[in-house]
Amino acid sequence: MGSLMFSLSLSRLVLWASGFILVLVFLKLAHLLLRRQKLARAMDSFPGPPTHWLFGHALEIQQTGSLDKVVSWAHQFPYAHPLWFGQFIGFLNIYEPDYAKAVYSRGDPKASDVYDFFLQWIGRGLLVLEGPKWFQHRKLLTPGFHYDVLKPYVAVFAESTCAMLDKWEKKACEDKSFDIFCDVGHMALDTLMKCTFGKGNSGLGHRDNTYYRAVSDLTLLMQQRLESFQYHNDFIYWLTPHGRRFLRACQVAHDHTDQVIRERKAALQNEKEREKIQKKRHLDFLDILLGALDENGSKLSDADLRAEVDTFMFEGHDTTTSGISWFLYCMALYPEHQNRCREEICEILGDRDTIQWDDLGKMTYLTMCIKESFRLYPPVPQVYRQLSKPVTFVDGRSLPEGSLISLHIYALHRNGTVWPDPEVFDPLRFSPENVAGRHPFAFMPFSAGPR
Ligand code: HEM
Ligand SMILES: *[C@@H]1O[C@H](CO)[C@@H](O)[C@H](O)[C@H]1NC(C)=O
Ligand SMILES: CC(=O)N[C@H]1CO[C@H](CO)[C@@H](O)[C@@H]1O
Repeated sequence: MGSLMFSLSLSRLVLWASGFILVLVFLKLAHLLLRRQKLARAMDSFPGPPTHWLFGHALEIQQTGSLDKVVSWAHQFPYAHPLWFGQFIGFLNIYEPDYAKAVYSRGDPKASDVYDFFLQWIGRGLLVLEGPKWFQHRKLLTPGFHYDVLKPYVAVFAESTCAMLDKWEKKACEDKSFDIFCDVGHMALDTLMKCTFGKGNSGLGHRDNTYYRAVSDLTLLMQQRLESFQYHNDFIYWLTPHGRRFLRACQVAHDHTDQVIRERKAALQNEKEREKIQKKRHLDFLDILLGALDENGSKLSDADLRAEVDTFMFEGHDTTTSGISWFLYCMALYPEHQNRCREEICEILGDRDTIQWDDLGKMTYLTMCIKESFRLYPPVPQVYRQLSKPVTFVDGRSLPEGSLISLHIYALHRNGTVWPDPEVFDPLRFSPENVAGRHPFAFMPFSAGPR
């Protein structure tokens, strides 16, 4: 009798629980459908490529060459078109200077639908933060990038670069082609560790290499997640093999960050090291973070501190690695420009064999080549915002508050009206005369506005 009662109440419990879950699922679905309708209706006046009933444009975007796919869409749909990652996240994808200006000159917040995917990894650092807290951190960290802090970095860059070139000289003897991306990545991480994170002269250790591999993994997984709507929900994603791999790689990255922070804190315990820092006129990034400025109660919490270190560790080497790799690719493709750069540098150096801060400003042709390579291969090809108030574009079409915007920097940089023969590598596009006549939002490899 007793066990019958028990099983009755148990089955009733199961019934209630299933009912409850069903209602939750239903509410979530209704919420998503409403949101979808709102986003879609807002973009009514923007025609775009056909959408798959389930995947939206995700299938096209997942394929290699998807950046060029968007360029071909841009030809078909001038200024802007809707872009759907699955059914519930729909952006207005823009790639025209006046459209870019309308949004990026006013400082709308980041689109959390995209940037929240970063949270597990880099937390709420400068890249993801909003509002007063963003402003506070930004103000706090700006002096860490004062010219006087940056100047001595040039010697570090030169040293790490020489180490990379030595490696390549050996590899070149084998007379086989090899992938440079990974070596450039190690060089970039090595300079970052030494400059921004005050690491000694030891070069990359085992832990740094593990970190480097974890970040390669994380960037790929992030991209894949964004494009796969079934992965958008945190709870579901963490249960999948990809999600678990993401969490494991996050753990590796966080261990690395904690180690960097621990080592610097330990160094600060040392009396001599503290004196050295107090004597410095300009503090570096990590000095500032670790509370050199904390007397006014603006000390960062541990979570904030880790988020900033993780953010800079990622942003500081991933972008530069891809920027430098693509630049070298361009130089390899166009030996005539490579030779002009070499001549320019040889002339500046004279009989010296290493570069100094003052030399950089004299490298005008090299700078134009770097900009042209940023135009063709922007290290950050797409950035996202959510409108905090309505916007009306130059052609009279408008979007309401809450709409999602994707600025496609890659397609913007290939607009044939602004950049005649856009696929041609021509550094003279960045001569002072040519720059003077150009729309200020036509070239934005570093995004624009307050962010
Ligand atoms: C070629 C090199 C680089 C490129 C092309 C680049 C590009 C960008 C872009 C496009 C954004 C805006 C992102 C958005 O709007 O969502 C950004 C933000 C940011 N970048 Fe870079 N970046 C580069 C190098 C670096 C380096 C070396 C560091 C650090 C040492 C860094 C740290 C940051 C930070 C902290 C932010 C967020 C700023 C804020 O919102 O206040 N970046 N970067
Ligand atoms: C390129 O920019 C010009 C001038 O801003 C604009 O008229 C044109 O529609 C743009 N092309 C595309 C493909 O967006
Ligand atoms: C709240 C607080 O501690 N404010 C101090 C900030 O620092 C200045 C001097 O740098 C002090 O005068 C303030 O009292």
